[in-house]
Amino acid sequence: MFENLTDRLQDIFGKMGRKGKLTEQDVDEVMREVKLAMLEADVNFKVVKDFIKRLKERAIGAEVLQSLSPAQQVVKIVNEELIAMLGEPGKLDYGSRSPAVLMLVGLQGSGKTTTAAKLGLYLRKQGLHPLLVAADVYRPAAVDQLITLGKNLSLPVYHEPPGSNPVAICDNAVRFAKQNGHSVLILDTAGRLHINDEMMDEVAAIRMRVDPTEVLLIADAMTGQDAVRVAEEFNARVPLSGLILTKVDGDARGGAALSIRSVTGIPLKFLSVGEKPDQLEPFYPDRLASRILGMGDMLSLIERAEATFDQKQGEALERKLRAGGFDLEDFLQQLQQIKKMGPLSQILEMIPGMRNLTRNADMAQVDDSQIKRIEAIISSMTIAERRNPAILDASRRRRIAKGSGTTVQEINALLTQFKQMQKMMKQLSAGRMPKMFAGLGR
Ligand SMILES: Nc1nc2c(ncn2[C@@H]2O[C@H](COP(=O)(O)OP(=O)(O)OP(=O)(O)O)[C@@H](O)[C@H]2O)c(=O)[nH]1
Ligand SMILES: [Mg+2]
Repeated sequence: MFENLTDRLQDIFGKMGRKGKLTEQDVDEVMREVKLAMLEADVNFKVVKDFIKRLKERAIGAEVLQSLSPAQQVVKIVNEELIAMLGEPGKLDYGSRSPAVLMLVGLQGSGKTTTAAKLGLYLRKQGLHPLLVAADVYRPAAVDQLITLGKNLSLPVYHEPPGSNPVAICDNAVRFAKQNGHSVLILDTAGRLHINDEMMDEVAAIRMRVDPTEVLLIADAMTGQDAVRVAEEFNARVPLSGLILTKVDGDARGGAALSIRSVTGIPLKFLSVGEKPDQLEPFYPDRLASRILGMGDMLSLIERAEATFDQKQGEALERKLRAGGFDLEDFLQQLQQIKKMGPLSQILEMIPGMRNLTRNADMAQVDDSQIKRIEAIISSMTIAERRNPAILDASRRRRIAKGSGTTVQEINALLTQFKQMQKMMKQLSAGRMPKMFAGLGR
């Protein structure tokens, strides 16, 4: 859903990153492009306006422009403001009463019934004993749908014969839950095509009777800004405690997900990202923000790299890379720095696109024990050999294998990898080398 926006933002930030120092005009230009990208992603225009205003205030500060890595600072600010815009992490309120009652409301087809089942599964994994309640009595198929979902997931479903009154069903379900040790109820209510008095009256009546701890609007993200409008209208008539956005896996532009919290003030609690029962994710603004910015855990990686790497050493390396003079000696130094950052697999995971790069460079299997072996190999070389691997003939390779407790094959493999790496780095350093990549010494 956020792919287009992510691509756009990555383009914008990529361009900015290649500039090095930024002027106020540069930042202005970047903000203009971010604004367009957000609008194109269908984010509410007022939300975009406020967002850009806050970004500008922060990004044009001297602190950013004069910092060593202004582009990264700008990305960091965008990330922080995006998180602020998305609101707080979604937490369910179970209240102090048992059973807690979660009431799901929403328009027809928004995903209430499937979400009820997903939520039941989620809550059971949290160690709770949920009871699903079939309060949509208008279509017999609606009750059957919930029963079937419940059966498949071994979740108990409370239901009554066709024609029962939904308010009474919910009331009876609470009593049933108390008697049977269910700690939480999930009410699947009936949807309507449009918001109308009939639906609102029913929702209000159930709410009055069972006093739910949460009234959650299930909103279809595929409907774009309509979802935002529906949330506003619902909330005006029955106060909502939270939102669950469904069909976030669809190809809508994502603007609803981004603006709904800012426009309505109602917190997002879960995102439903598919039809399968386990495709319900608690809402974490920081995770969504970094997904949108397409940076994996880029920021924490930048922080870690900054904490570990010696700035001067990094700059010296960058110069070397650009001059094409990166040798095995530098490689060894970089490996030692990388080791300080933590397990290699973890570091690679955090770099978006890194897995592809490493695959291309045939180093997918580099793990920590291999780092140790590579270290041993390079340590067994003379300085001259490290500076100029071309002089490593067969007899030198045999000597090094013996010295490092490895094999000639391993040394051959390392040298091949190193050559590929050099080639890759030349390509990378043709553009401006981001500082952190210089530090990583790929
Ligand atoms: N791709 C995708 N499909 C979903 C998601 N959530 C629900 N659906 C599908 O949307 C359709 C409607 O879901 P329901 O749960 O029946 O919706 P409802 O709100 O209960 O509908 P009514 O009871 O008719 O008001 C079903 O085909 C679901 O499988 C989701 O997150 N992703
Ligand atoms: Mg339903």
